[in-house]
Amino acid sequence: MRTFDLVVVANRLPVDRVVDPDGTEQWRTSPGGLVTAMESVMPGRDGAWVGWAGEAGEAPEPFVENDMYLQPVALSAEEVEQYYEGFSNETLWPIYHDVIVSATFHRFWWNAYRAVNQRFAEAAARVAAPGATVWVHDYQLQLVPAMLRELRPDVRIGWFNHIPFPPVELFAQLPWRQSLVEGLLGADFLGFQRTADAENFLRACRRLVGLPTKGDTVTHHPHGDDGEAHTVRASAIPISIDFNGLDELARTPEVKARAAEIRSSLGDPEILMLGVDRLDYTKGIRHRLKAYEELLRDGEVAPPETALLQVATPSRERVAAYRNLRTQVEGTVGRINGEHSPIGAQAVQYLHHSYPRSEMAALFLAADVMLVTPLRDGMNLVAKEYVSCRHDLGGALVLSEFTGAARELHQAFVCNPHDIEGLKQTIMRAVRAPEADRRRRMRALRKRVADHDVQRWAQRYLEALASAPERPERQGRHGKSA
Ligand code: ADQ
Repeated sequence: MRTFDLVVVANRLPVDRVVDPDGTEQWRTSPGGLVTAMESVMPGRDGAWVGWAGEAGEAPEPFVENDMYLQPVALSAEEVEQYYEGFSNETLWPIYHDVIVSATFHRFWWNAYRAVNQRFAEAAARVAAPGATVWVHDYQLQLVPAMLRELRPDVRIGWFNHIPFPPVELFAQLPWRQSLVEGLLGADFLGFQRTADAENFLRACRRLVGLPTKGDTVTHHPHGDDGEAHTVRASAIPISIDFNGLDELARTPEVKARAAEIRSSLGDPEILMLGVDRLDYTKGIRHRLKAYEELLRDGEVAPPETALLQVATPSRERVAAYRNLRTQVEGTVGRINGEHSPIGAQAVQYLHHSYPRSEMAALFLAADVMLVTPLRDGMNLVAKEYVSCRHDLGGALVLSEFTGAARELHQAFVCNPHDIEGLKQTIMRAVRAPEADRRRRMRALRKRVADHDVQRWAQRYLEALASAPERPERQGRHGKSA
């Protein structure tokens, strides 16, 4: 068995199995943010990735892709239902996103979650070299840190939460709250998107488990009061995107031409608004459509001069709340178009597909107003991707205050999506803002993302993990002392 100095553990492997028309199968790297981040820290390191390959049943043999050793973890069809769709997406996801829809609790889902977390911990323990660094990701794997520490006390363990960590009043609803906290406390360092998320976690340690916290650390005795104490640090390291990669892509003649083509195929509207989200109830798609529908009704905007393009990526379609949301959104789009579209122009163009990166960049470059209106979102990478594509300093970003991104992107047109009247006004402010104001804002937004890109995020995370529970010495942009 090969072992590695850096092991990433995430629910999904960074690859998808694709079957070519001639029937041959191959793995294709799925170009998510995490993959890009890891590509920037993996060179020169001996790296492995532990995760589910995306299909129920037996796991494929380990294989190497893009210089990374991939160790698949098997999930049965029943485990996909109970651990992934059930406990992860119908219990934890709503509790961690302000209970926008109600959460469902089943003891058998919890049992599956525990069993699957144990399997991930065992797989990580097998591929980690002595003293390795193991970086666990996200809410599906909150028990892995403690399970792994039992198996491998020699390794350094970090966990990063891509979604919010809920206020203690909501977290307290979980019948398994203490086990979840104890699972996380197996780590040396816990990373969150916002300081508020880290504080929520520390508060849960104090109030629900009775542990002492000091600053951003919490101390516990995993083997009883007489055993050794272990101190864990919890703080914010906000995730980002590959600014240079996207900036370069958006400058290519192909993407610029495609952006122009998109606009002309929509009838060259004066104002093109864009929404791009996974079709998830946290993203505020319904609130956005409601505001837009009222603006049409009030005569503030009208097609064909104004158009809204809504890309809603298929997501979690086996979960009832997601199927209901799709029905609602598609019904609303139909109603808006039925009432407000003249012949030959649509008030809302709705697309339920995934697209390659270059098409996404062209969409971003084409849009005058980007609508990012989640009710709750850990970060929201779409907001950062939009500004990264706007090398022309064009466009305006409308951004919900309930995203992690709003903590960084202060020059956006910030809104509260629950306040439909306020949302309408903010959208119109973005539409009408003088060009000089929009350019000034966009320049500042781009600088923020350029200076805090995903490479820097990964580097900062690994430094924080290496020095935990102490804070790392302050580092400059490229590892120089500041
Ligand atoms: P998500 O909830 O998936 O991520 P987001 O941060 O917006 O949300 O990331 C979505 C990604 O998918 C973006 O990179 C976007 O470009 C891409 N995407 C969306 N629609 C697409 C389409 N139709 N075709 C192709 N690509 C598409 C979770 C948390 C977030 C957190 C991220 C990262 O919920 O809060 O920002 O993880 O930590």
